[in-house]
Amino acid sequence: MAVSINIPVEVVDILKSSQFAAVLTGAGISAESGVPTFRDAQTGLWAKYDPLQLATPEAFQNDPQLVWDWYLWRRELISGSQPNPGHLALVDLEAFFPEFTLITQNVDGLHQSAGSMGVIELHGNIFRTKCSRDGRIISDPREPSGSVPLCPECSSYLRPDVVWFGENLPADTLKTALEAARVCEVFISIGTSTLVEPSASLPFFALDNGATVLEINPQSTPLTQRASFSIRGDAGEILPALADEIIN
Ligand code: BV8
Repeated sequence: MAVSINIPVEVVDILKSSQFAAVLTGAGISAESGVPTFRDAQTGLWAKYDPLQLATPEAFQNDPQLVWDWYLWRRELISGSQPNPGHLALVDLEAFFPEFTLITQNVDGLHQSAGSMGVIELHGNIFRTKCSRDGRIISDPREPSGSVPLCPECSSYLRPDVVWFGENLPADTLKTALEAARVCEVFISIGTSTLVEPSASLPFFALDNGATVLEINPQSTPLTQRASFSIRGDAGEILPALADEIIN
């Protein structure tokens, strides 16, 4: 495993000669867009809440209004953010590789805003709303009073279409992600603490299936020791440099 602050030439050579690249992103790639990472201290009103406690079915059960308000606050925060050079570099890399699969743990939709296609959203999308009883997607529920909107069909509470802790990921989404990790030649893990399962197992699964695994993160993570390469740095800086070296 080589840890470096710039891009090892072997990384460029391997990426240039690979046909199929898979990428996993976490909250870190959106940090430079001003979206606090999942483990960053929450700000203001939300500072006293632990996101790991709020993003659960139990929290919603106990206090739907609190959880709904938290998601409205986060939607507001994300709506004011733009994709950053890290997101945009992934769009360039997608065009370069004959086969490219982008898997994200993020719910902010910034990859799609940047122009990435076929994004696999392992944990859903914060801007989609669904019925808490049957999971049906409800477009644009308006609740003028700000209270938790109710399903127009069955009057159950509506909730954000995200995967909470203790909930299964959508089976087909996870299957697609696992298949990409199984067959890719190179797997790039970007901006994730590699703590949340089952997403965190994807780079290890890729390694076990013979892929070269590259990690990009300013910090080390449980993947660092096993990664083929681990580059210390911000995604918004490393990815454009990497794309530049590979494409030009
Ligand atoms: C599941 C959507 C089967 C919601 C999210 C006990 C009981 C129940 C479950 C469990 C349990 N023990 C373990 C589990 C499994 C649990 C889990 O993994 N828990 C962890 C905390 C141990 N997983 C689940 O529950 C999953 N479901 O397993 O189903 C099951 C069912 C029942 C019972 C058991 C098992 C569901 C997990 C999905 C949770 N939903 N999001 C929402 O967003 O509101 S996860 C949430 O964390 C976000 O999606 C986030 O993306 C994700 C992971 O975090 P990261 O993305 O890595 O972000 P983080 O802040 O942690 O790290 C940021 C990184 O970026 C850092 O490394 C930092 O250094 C780096 N960084 C910072 N700046 C930059 C940067 N990198 C690059 N550039 C920069 N500029």
